[in-house]
Amino acid sequence: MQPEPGLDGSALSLAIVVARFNEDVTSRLLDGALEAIKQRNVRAHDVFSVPGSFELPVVAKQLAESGRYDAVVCLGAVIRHETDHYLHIATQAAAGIQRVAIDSGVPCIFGVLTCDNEQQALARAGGERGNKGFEAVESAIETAMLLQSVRPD
Ligand code: DLZ
Repeated sequence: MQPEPGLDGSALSLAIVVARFNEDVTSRLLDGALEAIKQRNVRAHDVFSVPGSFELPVVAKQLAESGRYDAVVCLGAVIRHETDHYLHIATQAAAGIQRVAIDSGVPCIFGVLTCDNEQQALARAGGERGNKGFEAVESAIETAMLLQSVRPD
């Protein structure tokens, strides 16, 4: 995914919510997100931690409704296990995060990896497939700026 040229977050305040489950992966997503915040000059940010990806939507909702943030970036890693438990977590996290975004009008970015194994996840958390945490922050900036530009005064 190519970012918008000249993407600038200097007018924005972001909330990052990161799941601790599969922390080897999610800590790298967070590193990527913080790097993007630095590179794109985001004015302010806070980081919040939740147990797993299933908890991302409820915390995103409170943060989105707080009026303190221009966007909420949700980070997690859902990895296939022996049962289909992971499927419920991934589906509910995706649906919940999207619902919060639409209901609140605050962009809530789905930076949750859904992978067959840890190798695939690590490849997308700073490995050969890039860092989806970094990309999630760029998506947050682009979407928040777009909404600001079309918002009635
Ligand atoms: C329980 C669970 C399982 C099996 N797998 C994952 C996962 O791959 N990724 C993830 O972020 N969280 C997982 N969890 C934890 C749930 O998200 C949640 O924290 C618990 O079910 C408690 O609600």
